[in-house]
Amino acid sequence: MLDVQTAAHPHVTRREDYRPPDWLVPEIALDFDLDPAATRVKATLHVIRESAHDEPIRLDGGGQVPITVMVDGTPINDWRIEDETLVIPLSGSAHTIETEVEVAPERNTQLMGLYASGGNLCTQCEAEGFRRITFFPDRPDVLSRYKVRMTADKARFPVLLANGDPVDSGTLGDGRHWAEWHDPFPKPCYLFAMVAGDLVANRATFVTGSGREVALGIWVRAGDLSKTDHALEALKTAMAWDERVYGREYDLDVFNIVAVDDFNFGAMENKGLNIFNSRYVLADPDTATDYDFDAIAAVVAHEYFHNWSGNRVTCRDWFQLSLKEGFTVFRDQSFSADQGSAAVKRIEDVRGLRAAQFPEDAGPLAHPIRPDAYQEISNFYTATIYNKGAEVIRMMATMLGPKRFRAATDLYFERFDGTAATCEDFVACMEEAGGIDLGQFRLWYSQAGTPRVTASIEHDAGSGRAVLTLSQRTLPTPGEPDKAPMVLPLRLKLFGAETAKPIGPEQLVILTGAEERISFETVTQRPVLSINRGFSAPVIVETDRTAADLAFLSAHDDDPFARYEAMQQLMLDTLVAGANQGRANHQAVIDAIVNTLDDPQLDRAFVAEAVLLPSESFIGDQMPVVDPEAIFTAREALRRDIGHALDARWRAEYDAASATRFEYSPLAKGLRRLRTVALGYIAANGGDEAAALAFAQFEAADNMTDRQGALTTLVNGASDRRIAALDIFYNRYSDNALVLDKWFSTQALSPRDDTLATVQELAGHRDFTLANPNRARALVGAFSVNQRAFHSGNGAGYRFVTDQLIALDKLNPQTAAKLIPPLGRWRRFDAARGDLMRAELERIVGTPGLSKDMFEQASKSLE
Ligand code: 0A1
Ligand code: ZN
Repeated sequence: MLDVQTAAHPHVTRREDYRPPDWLVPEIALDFDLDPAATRVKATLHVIRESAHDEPIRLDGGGQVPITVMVDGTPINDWRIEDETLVIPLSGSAHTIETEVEVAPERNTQLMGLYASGGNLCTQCEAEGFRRITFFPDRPDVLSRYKVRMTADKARFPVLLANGDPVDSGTLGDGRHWAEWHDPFPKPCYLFAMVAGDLVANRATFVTGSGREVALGIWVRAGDLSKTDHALEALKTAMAWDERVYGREYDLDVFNIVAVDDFNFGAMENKGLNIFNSRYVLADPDTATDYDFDAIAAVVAHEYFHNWSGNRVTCRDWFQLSLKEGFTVFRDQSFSADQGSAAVKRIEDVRGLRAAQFPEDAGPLAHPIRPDAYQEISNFYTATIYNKGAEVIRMMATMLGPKRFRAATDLYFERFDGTAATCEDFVACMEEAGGIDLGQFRLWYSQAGTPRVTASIEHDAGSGRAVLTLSQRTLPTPGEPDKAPMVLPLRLKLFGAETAKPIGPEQLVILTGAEERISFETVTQRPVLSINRGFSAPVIVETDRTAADLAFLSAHDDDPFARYEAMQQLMLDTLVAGANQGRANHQAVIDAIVNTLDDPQLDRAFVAEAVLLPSESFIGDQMPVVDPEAIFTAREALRRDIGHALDARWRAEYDAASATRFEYSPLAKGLRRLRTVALGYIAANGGDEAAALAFAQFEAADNMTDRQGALTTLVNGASDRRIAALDIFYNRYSDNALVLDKWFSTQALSPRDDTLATVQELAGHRDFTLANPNRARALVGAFSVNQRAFHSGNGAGYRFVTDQLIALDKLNPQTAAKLIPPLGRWRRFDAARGDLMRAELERIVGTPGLSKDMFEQASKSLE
């Protein structure tokens, strides 16, 4: 039967339906005759029947029609196409299948499969892009050895790269040339890659622990070569780190990274040939912020680490995506923590989790880290799979301790090397080498939602006994009305309210029941509870701690994360009170900030994080009904008071941080961060004179961190100097796409009253295009997370974003669908806003020709 997929009857893939493949493809040879308008792809597949069955072989396609199909060297006619799948009846147990197709990379706006970017040709195959290049069983449990031959015009495409090692190349008479690459490691087709382009490389050699030389290359346009040193250094550092920390060595003679400007995600871990969004490669102090530098190192490390956690051991099916992604994010987070301040890194990661994953887990698109069903797999590259997945690995690492965790990962890599594994395989290794029972812990893989932990402590001064009561509950999520108690590893410690010293050592309490009590003896003074230290479990903690307790912890806790957390909680309580009641007492927050600024033990990067107010959307997450205007007003009032009360302090911090010349070091980064935070507070309180200070910083800056920090301060403020600054910035960087993205996003994120009008105008700017995902995200994506502007009362913000997404869907469904979630939060807002948001989601669902990517996201958001 023809499996017709329509929006009303979406095809759903279910985890429980997994069956091993009927046919395997141990070998494949690909021959590309490259041309942007018409590329010919010949594929030769050696296929073998996997077991006793009569099934034909089914090769996934992406809408192409085969020009020829041959079996064992003979053209055949009894093939058929069923819903884009090429079905070929086969009689024996082993055959050779040859197909030829033609594809048009320059017309590929989805950026999946083989496409053109900036005049070069490149590929993106994860999750299901390979089928758009050639007919193949496009599933991660079919592993093949690849031989790739590419032929192309030599002047236009002088560089030809593919996975594995280069084996041969040559020139043809007609101005064309060819190259052949072989990859000795069997891999699933989602890891296939090739690049043809006019590129130059920043090269280096890395010698592995066992003495093998690896040729490294970062490939970019000639003009970008000077911006590749940082990525190359990060790569070498990551290679050494993975040997030291996980005992994992690189396995090929070549490791290449190619930067492309048009890319749907951050980067891709193709075997030996990573392809990167250029924003995660290119950096120099003049064009990239400290944040960009850090993100580049993290993404380079992430993709490199995938060589083991993803490539050598891959996923059996896409429901296991978190097996490679959660683990690899955990690995890249640990790597970054080792490069600078681990505390600041943890704060940043938790902030990211709370900004993206907690709302996802509380909304209509909530899913467990190992989902049960999907319509479009691209929609499951989510903060839940990646970031909550990393937290789940982290909890196991915490419970096992470093030694046993390493033994468990060694076991996992050894046992499953060269195979396509499952999340269950990973957990079983943790259990076996860790010597613990993870039976109940497995719920983290199957149950969605963020657990809420309530903690309260009762103290009897007479007997010296303190009893801590912990309870947990998880709210229902779509399709999961009843939740079971989870395993929650909570690092906790008590502090004496009088001595400000710890009462006993830190404990790792593993909460498994709905409610548990823990007793502490000989507690002679009132204890203050420090809980979920280091954010040991990805939960929401509710305590009855007073503002005084939080202020106390923000000054005395010896776990930097807990200290930050106490400060954040104090700020949140104050801001929620302000939003609810129209005013709040700001003094406790101001005092806590002074204490933090005064503490000589704290590094400046930590101080900058600690004194920063929670985002508007995180404040909204604490309220039963989000009131964007009230939140904005309360936050501005607190910002102004902090600026006013501590004006002299901020100026002193600002001046103290100003003396340094640019250097990319943890110390210098911390000073720059605090300087911009201080500038923000000075501006919150000041008028024209503060704007002049920001403008002076903008003009004098010798690096993008200071320049963009000043620009943001101006663009968020009332002074007309912002217009001059925006013009200068634009003219200076008009030929640099990545910096222009900042120019767009800085304006889209402004809390000013006129942001919607600005953004509407920018959508018509000559440099705006939906065809480039970075640019689309810089304007539309940034605007839709600007809580105040996006939710401005009359719904014009929703309409603008919806218009853009409908237009974008026609070009690039994956990137469009990723921008749906802000509209899907309609239940969190008042009825008037909720109705307006729902109406836009309905408009999306009703759009003729809508992609299944968008249909899944929008229709689920309406449920
Ligand atoms: N595996 C990559 C993420 C990625 C997924 C899909 C893509 O297709 C457009 C691209 C990249 C990673 O985790 O980095
Ligand atoms: Zn990844």
